[in-house]
Amino acid sequence: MASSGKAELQGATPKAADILQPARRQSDIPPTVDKAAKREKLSFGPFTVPGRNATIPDAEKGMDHDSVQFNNMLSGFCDDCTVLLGQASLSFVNGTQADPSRGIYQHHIVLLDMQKYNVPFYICPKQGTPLGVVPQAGFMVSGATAGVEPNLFSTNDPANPSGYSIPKQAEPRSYFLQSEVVNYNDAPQDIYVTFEVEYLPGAKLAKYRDTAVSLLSVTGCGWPDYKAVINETRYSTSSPTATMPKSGVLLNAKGHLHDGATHAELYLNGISVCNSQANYVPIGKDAGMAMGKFDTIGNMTRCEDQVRFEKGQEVHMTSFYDMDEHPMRMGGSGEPGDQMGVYFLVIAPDGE
Ligand SMILES: [Cu+2]
Repeated sequence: MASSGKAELQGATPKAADILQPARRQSDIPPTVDKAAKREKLSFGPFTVPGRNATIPDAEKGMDHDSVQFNNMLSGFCDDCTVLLGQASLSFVNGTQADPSRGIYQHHIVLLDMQKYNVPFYICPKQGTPLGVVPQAGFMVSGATAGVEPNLFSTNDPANPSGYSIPKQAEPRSYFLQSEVVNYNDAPQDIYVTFEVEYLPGAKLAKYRDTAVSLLSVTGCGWPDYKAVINETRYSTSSPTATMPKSGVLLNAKGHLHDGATHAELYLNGISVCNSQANYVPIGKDAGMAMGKFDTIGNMTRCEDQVRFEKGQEVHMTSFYDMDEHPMRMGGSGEPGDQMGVYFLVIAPDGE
């Protein structure tokens, strides 16, 4: 990612004047987690993604050399509420999902909450970077998949409920968006970054465990993208061991890998607690894309067995790549794309 986005992710204060409100709000969506919940879809933008041959200024480029990134503060989400499910995605202005079959590759959408720090966004050993140290929690996080992949904050257990709590406050909370998008179409495309949110009224902290998304990466406290080693077709990478900063419950876990990967394994005190598999789908058939048809990761399996952990216990992860089985994703100009080995962890820490 470009340095400007990195600096902001690491805690620089964005300007209040830049706060975007949703351009569209669809409020009549049936809930899927809890019948009593409200569900709405907020669309921000539209943002213009340049055509594939356009020259993208360095300041707007992401880590993926064909991508453009959008960094904005967003507001307009529910206030005094408990979010049960959040789903970040992309759409064209006509409402159609913007996905790889139509030439749009969503590298990632990360929505960070700088006012929540129940668990850090980065869980990593201290390695001299600000990651994992500055107050940030992951609200909605999505990446590198053709399908949609909701962040589930609910335990689905009425006796032991949980959710992403947003307390009532004088100023509606705003969130930092960092999104990176690749357009394989010749023509520029106008897209919305969309967030579908299912929530209950009230920040139900008395009964509900508060949750957020954390990230564990094979790069530890380093930036999670890294460049593929082209002459190595099968390899695995393990993260440094990180210490859980609090006790609590891991509600669910899902790997995030790039094309070429097969699966990611998550370990608590050396014992495997999740094996998240990459499922591939063919793409490109609907877009007449210049780079032709290829397979990409359509989704990653999510582990939903809840795992109890204690403060001080150690977590680490290993990602597995096999480029004989699945070719790495290439950029439109023929260079290899970047790779990642990450887990998105939905964590509900114990109360104080
Ligand atoms: Cu990624």
